[in-house]
Amino acid sequence: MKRLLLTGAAGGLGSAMRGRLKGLAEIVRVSDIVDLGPVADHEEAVVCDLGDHSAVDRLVAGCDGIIHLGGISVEDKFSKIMNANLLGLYNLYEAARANGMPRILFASSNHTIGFYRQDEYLDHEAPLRPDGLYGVSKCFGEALARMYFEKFGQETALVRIGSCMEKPKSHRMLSTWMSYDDFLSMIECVFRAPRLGCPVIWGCSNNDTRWWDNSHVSYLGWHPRDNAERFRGEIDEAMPKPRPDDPIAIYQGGPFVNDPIFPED
Ligand code: NAI
Ligand code: 15L
Repeated sequence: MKRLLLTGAAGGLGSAMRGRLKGLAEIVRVSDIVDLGPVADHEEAVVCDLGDHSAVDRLVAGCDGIIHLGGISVEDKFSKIMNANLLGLYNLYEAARANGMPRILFASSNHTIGFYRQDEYLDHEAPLRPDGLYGVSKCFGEALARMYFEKFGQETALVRIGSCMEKPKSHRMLSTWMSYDDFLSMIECVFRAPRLGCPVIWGCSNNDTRWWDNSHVSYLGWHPRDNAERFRGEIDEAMPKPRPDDPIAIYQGGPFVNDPIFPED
């Protein structure tokens, strides 16, 4: 690729992945609503609110691929979710349609299905069961992407990320964790595949206790190599195991199932 766009580049995952994308494109256009810090030689930085239609159009122009991490990433007031995750998604897809339909990797979330139980093993056809307004916004994003694929042929990887961070932080994350290395190898597969389509991809490493089946995307050749199991001892030492009747231990969405609907001011 000549130019790859990374939204949400100032966030937790964006900051971790930013430097690792160097080999994927000549230029990585990093964007966020907040300051992007020091800009490397292979980068160009654009501060942009995803809710601003014409700014997003300018942001996408000239890009051959998009990794869309930007947005509200936890439960929040609906007005905040609406701007970044609903209007922002619409703006991004309209900009892509107007600018040659670059392939998109959309950071969806396990919170689209958070109300499944942890003893259930899901494939990509499991009906959505979001665990909050944040999860609902990711369901919207997946549906929007699907519509742009059916109507216009816009390709998107709908990556239902589990917990992508340096290492798992709870017993639940021994199932949901995805390492940065595995995310990077997924990104490479998504952008190198001759044909992508619009598949759901479960974003977790090769964890012994994972809950999700990715066999429908074997054509992408993604083989996650890490396994959260090596952190089990560390987690057992750091915290007590949640009680089996605690919703955190029952539902795949973990603590998100307990979040309230946050009131507007
Ligand atoms: P984060 O909250 O650290 O980063 C999100 C970034 O989006 C922030 O830098 C924020 O400033 C930016 N942003 C928010 N509103 C914006 C707006 N209106 N316009 C432009 N930028 C805006 O979240 P994190 O952990 O880095 O996650 C990245 C993406 O991956 C999010 O979309 C999140 O929903 C998704 N995800 C992450 C998971 C994880 O384990 N890190 C798990 C599942 C999904
Ligand atoms: C998410 O969707 C969140 O963005 C992230 O902060 C994590 O909490 C993750 O899910 C998770 O479920 O662990």
